Amino acid sequence: MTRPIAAPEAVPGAGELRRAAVRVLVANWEGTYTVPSRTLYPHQWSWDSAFVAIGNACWSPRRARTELLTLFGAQWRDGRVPHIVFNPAVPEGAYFPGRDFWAAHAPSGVATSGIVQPPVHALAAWRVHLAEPDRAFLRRIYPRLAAQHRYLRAARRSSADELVTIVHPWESGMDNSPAWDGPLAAVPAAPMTERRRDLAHVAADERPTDRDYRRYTALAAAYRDTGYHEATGFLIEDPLFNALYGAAEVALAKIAAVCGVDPTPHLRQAEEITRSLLERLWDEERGIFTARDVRTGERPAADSVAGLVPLILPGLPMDVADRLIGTAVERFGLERGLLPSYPPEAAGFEPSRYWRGPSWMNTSWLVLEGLRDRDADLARTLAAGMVRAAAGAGFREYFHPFTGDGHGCHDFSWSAALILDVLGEPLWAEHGLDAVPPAFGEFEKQPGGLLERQDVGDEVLA
Ligand code: 2M8
Repeated sequence: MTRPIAAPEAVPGAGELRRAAVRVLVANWEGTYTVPSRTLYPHQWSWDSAFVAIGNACWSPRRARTELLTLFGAQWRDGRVPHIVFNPAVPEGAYFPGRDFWAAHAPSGVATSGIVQPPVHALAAWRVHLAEPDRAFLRRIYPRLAAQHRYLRAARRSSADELVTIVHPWESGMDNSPAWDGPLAAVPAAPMTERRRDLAHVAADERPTDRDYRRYTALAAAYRDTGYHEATGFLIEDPLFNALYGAAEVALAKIAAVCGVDPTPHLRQAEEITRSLLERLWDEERGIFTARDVRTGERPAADSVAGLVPLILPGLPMDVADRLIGTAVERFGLERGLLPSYPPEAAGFEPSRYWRGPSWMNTSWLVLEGLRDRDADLARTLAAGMVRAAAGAGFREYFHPFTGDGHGCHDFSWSAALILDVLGEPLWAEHGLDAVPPAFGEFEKQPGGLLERQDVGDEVLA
């Protein structure tokens, strides 16, 4: 079933915001996929493409299908879906670490990185199918999604249970999270011979430090030098990665059923992942899921929004879900409408530095998915906060969790994509932008914030 898109008249300002979001996605479209940002991230990123597909499904399901199929065109023989697929037309110097650093190739001859990102793709494929049912698309993508999950099970399981490990902070999608400070402390910060390219586009105080970058590079090089097989420096069971892996198994079950394949193994797998998450990563005292360092058995002291993402699992027991929602309200200030990536009360909270405090649209959207059937009022508050932040500041990469000010790069694809999806929420049919407390400034007064950059043909905005 397709969720209805609220008519623009029912949502004051939403029609223009929706068009602005589509304009960003059109401007970042490369013909078969979307770059996260024209400046900071000029190639294809794995989980970005999944979020983009979810947004594109709202106005061009065809583009959404192409986005996912392009990404899976770079899937490795072992099933891994690389976190970056490089565009050969983009100069090597445009992004660091680029294709020469990774020196990895998918069987199709495409240059890629050798690490992965959170497996949100089955969820995206299912959403795309809901927007415009297309069994042929599902039949094409199902074996690839199943292979992606087989890779995780075969190469990344840390022990007898069902959780999988990440081997680099970049695999978490939240690379600069304070949760990784402890595990990273033991990684030597190798000298960096290459220049960081990110600082040409975003202020240094909104990006990771040089020392962290040197560690990221050293870790990636060490893994690369084993042929992307053995990781020793960083081995983490991450709640966000595993929760999405579980939610993706539920989506795979639905996809399998449409493809005439038995869905039961996927449902069983989802149950096992949920059980393992509860057994190994649930922290009853802190009321949140926490990561686990597989090498030391330690749980990083820093909690992050990653620990709230298991709310997305349909099989999460109600008492655990209630505790998590309590934590989101009390420690993350969810009732303000913007969900920080790191709790404001915690030492080291930095509201405008990349993954160390700002609010991001993708983690907010994942928590929103988990809240939808559990607490409609809070879901509405969060959806309203997300929309208001984008309306006030534009489709920035991240947002100050108190003021809604924009940070990081401009015209960021997943911010635009997920706002499109949120604007399609039935919630908006009853609660327009005007009904939202004006916590982050007035959208109508901020045309500059709404990125009038590129004119788009009527056909794409129809
Ligand atoms: C950020 O990560 C890349 C490395 O993968 C970077 O900092 O250069 C993260 O926010 C990640 O989650 C995201 O997928 C990527 C592209 O948007 O940027």
